[in-house]
Amino acid sequence: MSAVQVALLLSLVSLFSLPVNGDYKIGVGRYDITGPAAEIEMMGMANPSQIANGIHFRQYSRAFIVVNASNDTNRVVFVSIDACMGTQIMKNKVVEKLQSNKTFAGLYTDDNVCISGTHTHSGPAGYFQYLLYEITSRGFSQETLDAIVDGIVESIAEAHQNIVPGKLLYNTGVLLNASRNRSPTAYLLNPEADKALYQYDTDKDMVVIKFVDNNGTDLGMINWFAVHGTSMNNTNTYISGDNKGYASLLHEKDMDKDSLPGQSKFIAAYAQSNEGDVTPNLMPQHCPGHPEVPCDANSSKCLVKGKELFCIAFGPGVDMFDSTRIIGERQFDKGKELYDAAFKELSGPVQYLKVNRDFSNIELEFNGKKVHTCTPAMGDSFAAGTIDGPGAFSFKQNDTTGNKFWDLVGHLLHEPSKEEKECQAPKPILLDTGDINILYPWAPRIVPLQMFRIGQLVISAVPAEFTTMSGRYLKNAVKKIFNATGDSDIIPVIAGLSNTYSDYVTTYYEYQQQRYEAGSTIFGPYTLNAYVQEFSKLAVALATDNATGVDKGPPTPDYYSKQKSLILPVLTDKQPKGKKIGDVKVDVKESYAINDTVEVVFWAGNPRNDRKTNSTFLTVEIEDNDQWTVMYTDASLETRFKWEYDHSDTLCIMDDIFDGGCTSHAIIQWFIPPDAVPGTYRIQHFGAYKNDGVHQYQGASGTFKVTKM
Ligand SMILES: *[C@@H]1O[C@H](CO)[C@@H](O)[C@H](O)[C@H]1NC(C)=O
Ligand SMILES: *[C@@H]1O[C@H](CO)[C@@H](O)[C@H](O)[C@H]1NC(C)=O
Ligand SMILES: *[C@@H]1O[C@H](CO)[C@@H](O)[C@H](O)[C@H]1NC(C)=O
Ligand SMILES: *[C@@H]1O[C@H](CO)[C@@H](O)[C@H](O)[C@H]1NC(C)=O
Ligand SMILES: *[C@@H]1O[C@H](CO)[C@@H](O)[C@H](O)[C@H]1NC(C)=O
Ligand SMILES: *[C@@H]1O[C@H](CO)[C@@H](O)[C@H](O)[C@H]1NC(C)=O
Ligand SMILES: *[C@@H]1O[C@H](CO)[C@@H](O)[C@H](O)[C@H]1NC(C)=O
Ligand SMILES: *[C@@H]1O[C@H](CO)[C@@H](O)[C@H](O)[C@H]1NC(C)=O
Ligand SMILES: *[C@@H]1O[C@H](CO)[C@@H](O)[C@H](O)[C@H]1NC(C)=O
Ligand SMILES: *[C@@H]1O[C@H](CO)[C@@H](O)[C@H](O)[C@H]1NC(C)=O
Ligand SMILES: *[C@@H]1O[C@H](CO)[C@@H](O)[C@H](O)[C@H]1NC(C)=O
Ligand SMILES: CC(=O)N[C@H]1CO[C@H](CO)[C@@H](O)[C@@H]1O
Repeated sequence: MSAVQVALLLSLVSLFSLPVNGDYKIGVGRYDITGPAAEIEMMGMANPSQIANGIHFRQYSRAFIVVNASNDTNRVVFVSIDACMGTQIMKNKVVEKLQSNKTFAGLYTDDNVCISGTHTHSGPAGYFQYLLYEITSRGFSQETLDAIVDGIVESIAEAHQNIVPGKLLYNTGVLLNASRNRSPTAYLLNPEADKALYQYDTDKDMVVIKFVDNNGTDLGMINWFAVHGTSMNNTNTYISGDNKGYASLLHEKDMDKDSLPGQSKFIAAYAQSNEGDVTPNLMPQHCPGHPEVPCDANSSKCLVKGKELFCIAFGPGVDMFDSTRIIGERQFDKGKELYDAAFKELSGPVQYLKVNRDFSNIELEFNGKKVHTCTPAMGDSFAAGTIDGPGAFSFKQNDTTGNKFWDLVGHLLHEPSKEEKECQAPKPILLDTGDINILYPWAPRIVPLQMFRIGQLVISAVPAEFTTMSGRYLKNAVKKIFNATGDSDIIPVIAGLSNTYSDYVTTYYEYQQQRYEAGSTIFGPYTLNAYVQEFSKLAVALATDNATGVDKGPPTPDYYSKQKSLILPVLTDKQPKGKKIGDVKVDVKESYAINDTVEVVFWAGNPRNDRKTNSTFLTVEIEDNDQWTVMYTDASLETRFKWEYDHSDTLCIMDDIFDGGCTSHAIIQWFIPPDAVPGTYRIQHFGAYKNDGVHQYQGASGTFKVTKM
């Protein structure tokens, strides 16, 4: 062979030894994480009277695995869950379960699994290890944690089983009419030069990653867009994925037209980003009951007959269900447009790095001064809530002076030291959460920082709610670091509410006004600067592919064994007189038309007896030649499931003591959509009741006709 032939042969060999199928293997999975649909408070609004009693649609965990095609142990897992946030206790339990299963043989660890919450405020609470986040839900809820942890693990297991060689395509765009800043006066305090770089006071950018296998089959999508999951307000008691959960179900149905919700092959996550100061309630704030009275922009309060009221915002729909639909549809429409047009391919390394940091004392330099972060504390404006979910009493946003009476009450739990007050200034300290240790810690001090890189995509997984400008500062810092090593085309993404929850992060400038987000920035005025400093170390390590110099930080805290709960077990479910549980209490009518609402009421058992995971409390079925086909379930956007006792709670407890339990009923509604097939239908109800053990039951409505008109 001549030298030329040898060279040719060698180059051919090297051509074929390249990973011809591209850089990655990919897998997607989804599983039901719907928590107890009764008697547990909702997480997010801190409203103790907002107690789950039904299902608008189910909550899911959506998992995405990316594997280096030429190194099987080099992989990352991004999980987006329809829950208010990812938490430390969840992450610990998920990793424990993955590690103890031989199927995964140590592939999934604390370092390469990220759990990010979509921030729906309509899911059952209690999945925390820090007490402040459990106060309004009567403590820890094992039922909620189990539902979420088991579902996340199952979604990762499914993604793992589905791994195939594939491609990742990306696209970005802007969505203008699905979000609005809810603390614009704070945003305005940012430096002019920084604001001048942006047209809007919230991030309108949407980033889409499209998963396709090498045969061109669409597998799934991750979509990041910053907007709160508060289209459903603090009066809602139906479990719901809110606007992002809605968008996910729309996209999945669109890609798999005949599938029931939660069963499509295609999996679409509408994940959360830097939504700290971003509301989906697009109408301007107004004075409740007095629309003519103006709202003060700085404090979000209005004055009616000498009394200060909390201003609130809603819209764009006629009610919260309608607003959820509209904000969900707008994200889906843009998400689909970007997905369909995605053609640029991700290529390059799969990398990850995760560290812990004690954020109660990070030292840094700010404007040439040596400064540090503080032990966690909540300011008075935290108790004022927001225009998405107002607080109570005389609290107001934009409060730098504090409230003598309430601060006194708060300080009974722990009196903040002089140093601490100075550290947190101008925040007046209401609750010195970092130093309250009644039962177990009330707030985290040690938080996880995690970064993933998949080719050009760099995900900063933050354990908090970053405001718009905070997210921009962090993204810019990351981009600059990669750019300096020659990667000029990095797409930086903030994955919000990931891995643990430590409230909000505002910029130093926004902090000065002390609106709600600043009052909830627990580590003080330099919190963001500390995040930028520490995430920069992760970015340098990934950009230079050298993590040797990065301190992994203190061990991950685990307070699982200390958790306390005041949540009572399910009472006995009593049989109604002369009836069985599962019998119809109020039946359907004989016939309905498009746009009508069908309603049927069944005698029922407590939904906590069986969460019907990966199943349903209801089916809407159509008949064809004596065969019944399921058209809708409780995960469908067109149905609602509601459960309640026949008496008030107190009467029920009396009943339970004296009369062996309490009767309850389930109200099932179907909103007949314009595309419903005319025909003969029935509705079935499935459940379990508790009486000497837990027993399954089911019942069916009478049949009814649906006509076009
Ligand atoms: C494969 O990836 C793992 C995890 O990233 C890494 O530890 C290992 O060194 C890699 N193997 C090779 C041969 O590079
Ligand atoms: C391990 O995971 C596999 C795949 O999801 C599952 O089938 C199996 O039951 C799990 N084993 C244990 C012990 O949980
Ligand atoms: C929302 O904005 C998108 C473009 O971002 C546009 O296509 C759509 O028509 C707008 N919808 C409304 C109701 O304004
Ligand atoms: C891709 O197509 C090949 C050949 O038709 C088939 O063997 C393989 O199973 C397909 N892979 C996937 C992931 O569908
Ligand atoms: C907010 O308060 C500042 C300082 O008191 C004032 O200058 C500003 O006009 C106020 N903003 C609005 C919109 O009322
Ligand atoms: C919540 O939304 C409902 C409409 O769905 C409305 O009647 C109610 O006033 C709203 N409450 C708050 C506090 O926004
Ligand atoms: C995959 O891993 C191999 C070996 O560790 C490494 O050389 C290569 O750059 C990696 N490729 C990607 C896409 O991560
Ligand atoms: C990226 O780096 C180049 C030089 O390598 C520099 O000219 C450019 O300004 C940098 N861009 C950013 C956004 O840092
Ligand atoms: C990696 O970083 C460490 C510490 O920062 C340094 O000592 C070492 O030389 C670096 N390794 C390479 C290959 O650059
Ligand atoms: C059903 O409602 C939709 C939306 O309000 C409307 O556009 C449609 O005309 C209605 N259809 C019928 C048959 O009433
Ligand atoms: C979930 O339900 C689907 C559809 O009924 C079924 O195919 C699947 O096996 C179920 N998954 C588990 C883990 O039970
Ligand atoms: C009561 C109070 O803290 N008011 C503050 C509201 O915010 C502005 C800045 O926008 C401050 O100047 C006020 O002192």
